[in-house]
Amino acid sequence: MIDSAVGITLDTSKPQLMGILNVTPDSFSDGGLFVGHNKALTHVELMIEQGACIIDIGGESTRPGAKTVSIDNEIQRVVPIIEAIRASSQYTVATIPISIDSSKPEVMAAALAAGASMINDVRALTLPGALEVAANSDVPICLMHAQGSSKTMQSDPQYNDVVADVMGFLQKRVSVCVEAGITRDRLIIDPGFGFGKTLNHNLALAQNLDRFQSLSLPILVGVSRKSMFGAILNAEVDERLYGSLAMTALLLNKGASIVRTHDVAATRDAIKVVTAMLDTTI
Ligand code: 8Y4
Repeated sequence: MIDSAVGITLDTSKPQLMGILNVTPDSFSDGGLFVGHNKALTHVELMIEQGACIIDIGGESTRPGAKTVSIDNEIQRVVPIIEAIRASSQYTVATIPISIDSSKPEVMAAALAAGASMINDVRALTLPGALEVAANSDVPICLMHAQGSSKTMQSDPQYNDVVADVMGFLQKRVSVCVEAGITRDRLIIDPGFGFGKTLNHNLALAQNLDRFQSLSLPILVGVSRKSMFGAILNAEVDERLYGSLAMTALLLNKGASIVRTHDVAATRDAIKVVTAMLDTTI
């Protein structure tokens, strides 16, 4: 159980859903900001109704090759949405835990001040100042593994032993966090599917996800619609749901406890079925 003073309670004794809300301009492109906010709020409410217990909000596209976004730009994209969610009558911050998907300490701090209650950092608090912002907060933190920057990571990723290397990195980042005063009960680990990994690296990590359980921390997985399914299925982004669900089911069997997804209702059903099966005793 991860508990923090700002309200988020992640019951990691059963798998939880993290719904993705993208606030990059291309995701809510029609009309002005107001329309964008309403669309975002509607999407958040839908994901909550479908069973998401965390909403992950990111203003920087971390897709391979994406342009970098300035600090001010990223804050301008993310903070008004968080404020709009907070201001909406139906849900309070306590009932909609918001995760800020950012690596920039300034963005994390602004998002936390606006009501975010979790940090999701694909760079595992490696940017200067990020560790301090996290340590000065009391929210859960997801430490994700990535190799290389978003510009270079998919060019030629190399590992000695992808599973051991990723586990070693996460173990080090956990130690750094603990030394900085972040208690272990706030930490979540994530192998970072698709971030500086070939198809083979991704499949090896998935096959061996159970080994990450030795770190004794909740494991978050984000495979939703990723390019590995494009490669396996020869399918476009909007045709990757069934593949994503198949892998999600096996990752749950190997100990994943938080699933980050675009498709909340479908993933909820997959979680229910897998949990029913895993919990059955004869
Ligand atoms: C289609 C669909 C094409 C998705 C690309 C993508 C993770 C994450 C991302 C993850 C954690 C993405 C912010 C990449 N992936 N955070 N963030 N774990 N913790 N790409 O796997 O969804 S963004």
